Amino acid sequence: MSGKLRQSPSIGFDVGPAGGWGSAKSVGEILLREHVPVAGPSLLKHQNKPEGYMCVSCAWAKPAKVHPLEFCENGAKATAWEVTGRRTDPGFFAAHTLSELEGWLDHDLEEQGRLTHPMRWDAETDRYVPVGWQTAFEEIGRELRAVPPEAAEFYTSGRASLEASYMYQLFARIYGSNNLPDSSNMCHESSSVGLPESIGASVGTAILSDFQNCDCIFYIAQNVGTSSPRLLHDLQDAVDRGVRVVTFNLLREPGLERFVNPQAPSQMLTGRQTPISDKYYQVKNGGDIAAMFGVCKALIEADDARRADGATAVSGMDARPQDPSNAAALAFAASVAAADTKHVLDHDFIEHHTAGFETFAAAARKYGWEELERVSGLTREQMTEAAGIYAASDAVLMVYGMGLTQHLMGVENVHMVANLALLRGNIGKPGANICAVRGHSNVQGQRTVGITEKPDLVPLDKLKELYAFEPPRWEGHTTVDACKAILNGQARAFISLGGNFLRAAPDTVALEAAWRKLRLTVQIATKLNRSHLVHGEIAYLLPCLGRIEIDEQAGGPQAVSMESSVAHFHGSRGRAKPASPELLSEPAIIAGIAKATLSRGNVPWDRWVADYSQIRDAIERTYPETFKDFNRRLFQPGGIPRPLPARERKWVTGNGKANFITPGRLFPEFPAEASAQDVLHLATLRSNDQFNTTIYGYSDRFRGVDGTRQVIFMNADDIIRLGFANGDMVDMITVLEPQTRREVLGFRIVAYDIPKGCCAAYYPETNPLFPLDHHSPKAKTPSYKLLPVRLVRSIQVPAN
Ligand SMILES: Nc1nc2c(c(=O)[nH]1)N[C@H]1C(S)=C(S)[C@@H](COP(=O)(O)OP(=O)(O)OC[C@H]3O[C@@H](n4cnc5c(=O)[nH]c(N)nc54)[C@H](O)[C@@H]3O)O[C@H]1N2
Ligand SMILES: Nc1nc2c(c(=O)[nH]1)N[C@H]1C(S)=C(S)[C@@H](COP(=O)(O)OP(=O)(O)OC[C@H]3O[C@@H](n4cnc5c(=O)[nH]c(N)nc54)[C@H](O)[C@@H]3O)O[C@H]1N2
Ligand SMILES: [Mo]
Repeated sequence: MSGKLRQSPSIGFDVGPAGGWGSAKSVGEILLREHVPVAGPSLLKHQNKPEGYMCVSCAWAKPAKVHPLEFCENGAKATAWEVTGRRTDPGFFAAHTLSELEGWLDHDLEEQGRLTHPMRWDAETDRYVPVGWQTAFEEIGRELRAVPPEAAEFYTSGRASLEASYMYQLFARIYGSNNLPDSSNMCHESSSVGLPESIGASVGTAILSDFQNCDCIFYIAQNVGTSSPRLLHDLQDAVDRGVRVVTFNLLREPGLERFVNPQAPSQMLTGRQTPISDKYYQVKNGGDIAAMFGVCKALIEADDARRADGATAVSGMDARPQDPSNAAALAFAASVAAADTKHVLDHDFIEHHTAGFETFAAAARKYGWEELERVSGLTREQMTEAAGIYAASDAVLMVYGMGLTQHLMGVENVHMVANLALLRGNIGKPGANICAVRGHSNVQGQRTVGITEKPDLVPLDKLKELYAFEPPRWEGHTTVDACKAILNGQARAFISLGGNFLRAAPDTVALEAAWRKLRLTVQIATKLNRSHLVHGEIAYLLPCLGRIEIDEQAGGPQAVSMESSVAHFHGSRGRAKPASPELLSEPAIIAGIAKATLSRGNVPWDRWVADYSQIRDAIERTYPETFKDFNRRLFQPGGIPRPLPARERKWVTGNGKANFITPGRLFPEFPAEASAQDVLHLATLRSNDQFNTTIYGYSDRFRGVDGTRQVIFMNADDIIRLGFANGDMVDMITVLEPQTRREVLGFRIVAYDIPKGCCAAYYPETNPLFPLDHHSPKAKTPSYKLLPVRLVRSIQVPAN
């Protein structure tokens, strides 16, 4: 440990609203703690503004009409964390061996501050020692040339710019590899697989104005107050207009309940709180397919009943209700009629735009309410009530996050969101679209410029023509595949453009052991993390500029670009003085390694590094429609909209239709041992004081937890039923694959508002519990939101 003693934890205190004074206080504290230079606070004025820099935290939309301060608590924290006055310099590395640092906590490692010099691991002293950039590039190039391209992995975390990402994938492909696993594989890959099948778009179709044009929002499995607080402004404005927000979430999240805008002085002074969710339905984790089936069933059966009544006879469609005497269905139909809704379902849309409706409707009719209630954790009344609100709305926006995608049935979850939208034509019209809230600030954009393991998604022939090389056509590795290749010894080299792979991926213990057998590990990073300490035979730690810093190249100061959650591209110009004169930009590091590695291709690496507008021209040449006039429009207020045919109701699917896709089941099939009485279903979450594996601190003020992260949130009845008491210490053990013991030790029980049978704890402390094969079969997204675990009393002192 780094030897810092913290005060004893405080748990269960009263939580304030999202935003408000708590948020302002939290920003002030971190600016102070991080020794942010005086320019820090004025720097924030440029955050998310045209000609300013784009926030390094989440990917939420950047509006054309900006507020004076266009940032949130967590965006300000992310900025402070990057422009910190603290440094992890050669002196620090001289003082600590890597074996010693391996005992440190994630927070304590990153807290040391920004990396300042390129470093190489020295086997003799077990320390990182300074190395020249050119020497580093040459050895990395030599090592890469010595391994077959299939044995090298090129990981990206979703922060790198479009320019750096484009160069990185091009380098990997000219080298001969499609092994481009990225953080997106662990994140929204279920969307990238599910949405194209349903609506022919690989990303959400919503844009910012949809929040102004909708009259209802279904808000599913996303924690807005922590993960994308700027979105709260759009929700608040919508609620002020009378929009009804219907929330489906495992936990009661304060950010989804009430909000005080910390940037509106009147609200801060009066403490005016906007209630966000009109209805809050607490589903069990993994219960969303059943919940959405319940809503769809209520709609479909009400429609059946109305048409059986002759109210809206539509030719050619089956009008027989499954259960015409069903009182609830009829009462619901009456409420819909009272709401003066023309149709319960949009038959015109279904007929002209979709396929698969009958199969889907038959499945919805067939599921019994009892089963839907048991699996979802909601009552029939709740699902019917949600259906009533849905049917009474003209334009419904579907917003969702990780609580849907990180599941064994993540792709099916995404299909169900689309199915529900299609029932009433809630897609491709103002206010009605699907909004997949993305995580990292450019994770969506990276895929747009070719960071993907799937060769079919990249214009390989175009790359061949532009750069005179033969691109590899084989399917590359996702994150899970990369882990497998590391475990079975097939992978020899791992290059990481940002991120903290070892902490973010599943099966930590096995992966760490295998990771040490890699021949080469290269980490391009801003701050020290665990993936830099556990390392290969030859290991480099290469420090780079952050996005907030001035990026001076031969052609002058450079701008970069990224894509937001609502598919708009934005330019970003760094404003802060670099943390160290030794830092290189990500494009410069990629070019340095590429030049030292490749003997083919005709990429003008040096010219690109001198002037990033030339990289943007190359991106435009590769994707002419998506990036039309890219350089000219780079700082266009509100960003450059990316063309999305589904927004215009053009369905780029196999059959040219939007597809109802019927999930084969409601819930994943687990082996018998997972249904024992003492098994709970674990979901792993973020606290309000972290960005992924970056732990800013130990305060999750929205959930009333301060001073520790070693907690497990449980239903009060479960605590008693399992023979524990609130505050007891437990270990968690994975129930699946019992032949391998996967456990984490020393977690404090916190009684919480969570459905029975479910529990929640923070990531990444819980990642050792996840078996590598526990993922969506199609998307390979790890099932981080659903894992059967067992608890035993602990004798362990908590690690943090
Ligand atoms: N401050 C901050 N901002 C971030 C990040 C961060 O770590 N910190 N991370 C960034 C990244 S990479 C991402 S991907 C996003 C993540 O942002 P989110 O999508 O909000 O992800 P999580 O924090 O994992 O929380 C998921 C939410 O889903 C709920 N949930 C869990 N399981 C289920 C379920 O089965 N069904 C339903 N209906 N709900 C469920 C949880 O209660 C929680 O509210 O945020 C991005 N922004
Ligand atoms: N159990 C569980 N596991 C999860 C999740 C979960 O919900 N539960 N969520 C998953 C999700 S959604 C995601 S996106 C992944 C995140 O996985 P990653 O993206 O791999 O992890 P991060 O924690 O975002 O990476 C943090 C590191 O990035 C580096 N960094 C920061 N800024 C920069 C920069 O500008 N350039 C470079 N080169 N490096 C930089 C710093 O060194 C920092 O230590 O984790 C996944 N893992
Ligand atoms: Mo993510």
